[in-house]
Amino acid sequence: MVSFSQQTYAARGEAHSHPVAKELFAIMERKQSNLSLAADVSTKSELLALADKVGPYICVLKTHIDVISDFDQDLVAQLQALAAKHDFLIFEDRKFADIGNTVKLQYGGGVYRIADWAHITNCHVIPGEGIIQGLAEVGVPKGRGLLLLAEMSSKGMLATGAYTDKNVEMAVRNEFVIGFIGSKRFTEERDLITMTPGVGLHAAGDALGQQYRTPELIVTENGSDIIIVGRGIYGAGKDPVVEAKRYRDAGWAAYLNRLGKQ
Ligand code: BMP
Repeated sequence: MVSFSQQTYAARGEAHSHPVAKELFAIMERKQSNLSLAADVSTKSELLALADKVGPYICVLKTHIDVISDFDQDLVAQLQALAAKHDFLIFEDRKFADIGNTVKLQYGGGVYRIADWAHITNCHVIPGEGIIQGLAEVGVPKGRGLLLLAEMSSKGMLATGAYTDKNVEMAVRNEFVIGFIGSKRFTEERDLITMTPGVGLHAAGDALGQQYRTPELIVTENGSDIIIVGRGIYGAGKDPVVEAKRYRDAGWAAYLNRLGKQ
């Protein structure tokens, strides 16, 4: 069988059985973008302005909704309207990490009601497989998808070796899981999407352990599917539209190079 990394996003979308993965691949193909914006700003107005500006160039808007100081339900409604206007999915980077019963409450309820608006969320599997089952009880009926944090981008991170392998095993056997946060393609057993944070064209890292690698390394060489970029797009002194286009083009070129390597 041809490796998933050697297939087009369009073909993978057509073949996929999960509605969120199907939609994501279709968006990537329509917009010729494998770029996700990590919109780590701290107010409602900044988040909406950034999502509206950069929306045309991304396939996924990644949020940390709990850093928004003036969060309200209207923010969610407006984010959903922007997702429809610009054709992107919303990924709440919640990194759930508790027992199944607790994550059910955190995912479906509380102030944020994440499952009501985020197409995608993610979790650590440190508590064992019950965390996936708990999240699935809330997310599956709403047609949502889950990513597992098989690796992290930061210096000295502990998600390696046997722990990463366990993530892959759990992902393969749970239909609710559509992929991973990690640095590469992990398996050919089924089509699981890898999204990679810690992507930058210029900086090597930050003062708190973040490490940046290029789209070429991540997409062409490692076979990851989506690059997640934050400060490289909206950081100090940058024009977010100019930078988003730059990363969109770099990510797409890296994908085309990967297909060309057959
Ligand atoms: P930046 O490109 O500004 O470094 O932002 C990276 C984003 O990706 C942040 O939102 C961070 O929470 C997230 N992230 C990460 O950097 N490394 C990981 O391993 C997992 C993440 O979700």
